Amino acid sequence: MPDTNNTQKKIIFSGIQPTGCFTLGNYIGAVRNWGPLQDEYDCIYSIVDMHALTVKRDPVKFRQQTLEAYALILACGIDPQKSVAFIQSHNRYHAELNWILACSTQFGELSRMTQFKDKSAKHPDDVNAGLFTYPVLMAADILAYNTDLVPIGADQKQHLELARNIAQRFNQRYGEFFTVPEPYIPKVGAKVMSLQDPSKKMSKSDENPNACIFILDDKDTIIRKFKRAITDSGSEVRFAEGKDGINNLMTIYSCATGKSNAEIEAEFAGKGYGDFKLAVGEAVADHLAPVRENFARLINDKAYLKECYTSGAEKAMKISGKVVAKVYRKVGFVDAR
Ligand code: AQP
Repeated sequence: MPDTNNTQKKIIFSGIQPTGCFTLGNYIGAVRNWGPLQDEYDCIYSIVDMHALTVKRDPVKFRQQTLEAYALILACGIDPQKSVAFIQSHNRYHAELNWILACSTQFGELSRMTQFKDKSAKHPDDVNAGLFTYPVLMAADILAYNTDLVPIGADQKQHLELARNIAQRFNQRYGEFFTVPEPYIPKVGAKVMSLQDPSKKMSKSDENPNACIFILDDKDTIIRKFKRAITDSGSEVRFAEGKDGINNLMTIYSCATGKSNAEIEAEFAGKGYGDFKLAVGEAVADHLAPVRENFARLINDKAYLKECYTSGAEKAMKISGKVVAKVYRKVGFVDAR
């Protein structure tokens, strides 16, 4: 279990919102990288349900989605014995640290966050304060464990940069304390794009179900969605500027097969987009098959899931409780005991 005081290994923290089944973007950009990191690092992974509350949710469905998201990270290879795997709202220290860090965050810097601009435009009837301060809670998630590295997709880079600024500002004000975290962004697949509009990122909450591959989609559905993917009017499978649709499919195929762009171009030389889209669909479906099988088993074992997330929260609280206690002392709160 990670211990921020005497661990030799670097600490990794990452989270994912339980806002629906994970997309291929979430998987390639973030979650599939989490499992392989477990041997080299002390890893802490969270289902960040408090973040998901920034958009209105049906409580019954939300609870179910949170359990499914937890089962999904295990299905994707997180071993709850090796890593700390927990549900964010089970650890009150995230909310406590959030407040302290909010007092070291400027209104202007939060106003510049592109996710806030995008999401407030998407939900104009509910531009709540949580949506605005979302990046402060994300900073608290990360800094509560004195995290060294944060595996994320490229879309979260701006938020991570803010977390770094908040850590540095706190350290300047109260003396060196927080580790300033580094992003850990995959070289290929850092931003998987929508299949229906390759200028937009693939997103769980996209209203068009054909725009994203959900990692629990069955093989036929995956192939059908890839066949319908928007591409340009050409026919040559080649990675090139202005061919956003094909570039995106090549990136996805590369992630599913491990092949380079040159190998992919050679494989499909003289063949059209139709053959290529079918091959991408088959490769992705095969790549995701073990995740679907693991999930089907795990989601039916509620007792096991509960045992894992309860013990995960205990471990998370032990580590972050020590950090938050030191922060309270640093800012000058009177000791409670
Ligand atoms: N399209 C993407 N390509 C690569 N990485 C991605 N991530 C998200 N979309 C892509 C990465 O997935 C991790 C978890 O994301 P999240 O669920 O916390 O929030 P998000 O970035 O807002 O993801 P979505 O799918 O767009 O969710 P909704 O629709 O609910 O807002 C992060 O590391 C993210 O970088």
